[in-house]
Amino acid sequence: MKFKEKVLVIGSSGQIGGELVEGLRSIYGNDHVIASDIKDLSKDEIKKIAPYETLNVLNSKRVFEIVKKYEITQVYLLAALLSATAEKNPMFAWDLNMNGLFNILELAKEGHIKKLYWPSSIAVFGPTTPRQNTPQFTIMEPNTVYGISKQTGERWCEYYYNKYHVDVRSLRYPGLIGYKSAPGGGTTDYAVHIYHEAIKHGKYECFLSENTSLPMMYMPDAIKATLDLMHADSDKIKIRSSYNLSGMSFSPKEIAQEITKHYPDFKITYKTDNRQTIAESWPQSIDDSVAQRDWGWKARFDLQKMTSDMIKHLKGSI
Ligand code: AKB
Repeated sequence: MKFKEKVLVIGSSGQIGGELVEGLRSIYGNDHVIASDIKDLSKDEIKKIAPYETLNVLNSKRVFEIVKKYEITQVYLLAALLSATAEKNPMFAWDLNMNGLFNILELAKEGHIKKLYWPSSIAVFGPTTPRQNTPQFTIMEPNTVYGISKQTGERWCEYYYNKYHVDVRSLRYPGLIGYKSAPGGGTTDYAVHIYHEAIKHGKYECFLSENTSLPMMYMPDAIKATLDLMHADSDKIKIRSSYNLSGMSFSPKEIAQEITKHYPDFKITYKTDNRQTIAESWPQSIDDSVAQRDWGWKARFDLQKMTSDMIKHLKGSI
């Protein structure tokens, strides 16, 4: 049954995209998972990731052509501008994050695809949200462009499910940390850069202050959560806006202390910028008991386990 599926990943060159394509191909087979991104890749790069299509999600005609060409049944829509980049270009962020989603929701509504995954984020919460153990249902007054677009997107996903029975599923990702690809334009990016800098230079200047605690997740957990959610029986998915998802929470000081266990001479310094304000508007920890109850979610990595694994993989390669 699963092998009849044809999957399109839009935004495959991003932080999650590459790993998700890998995970999906191990389930459905290489030729059943089409990678796509706005990036024009070189011939060699395409060879490595083929089948690959250059695709701008805002070009609805081309999206439709690709869906028909490969007889796509499921779309994972990852193309978006993240929190820090979105603040620099609010109108484009709104256009990409909203109209990209509408293009795929409409395809699903018209019956051209059967299922859609669209990531939301902890950015849907804002300064008036309870910051500790933030519940699934709570005050949501995001004050970043990215957060506003994600919260609006959640409302539209739920609307398309209720009104048109579109099988759309979503997770509110915390900051994601992985060794295979670089993050791009987020507030939580420091938690990836810090490992690279610790290994290369033994020091790191952090753009968040030392006690700024944020929800985070190791990439293998994020990929597993995404695939588990998409493979759960439809009647188990009670939330069609987006599920809270929790891995771990830590501050720059705490991750630095963990790195020091591997590199005793590692030094962290702090020079905050506008990303500090964004971080202060977000929760510090997330209650994901609804995801646990509905489709059996449980994270496997904590800060200690993630740090050992990150360093093990990065050590030889940078
Ligand atoms: C960001 O920092 O913008 C993202 C996110 C939490 O959604 N990593």
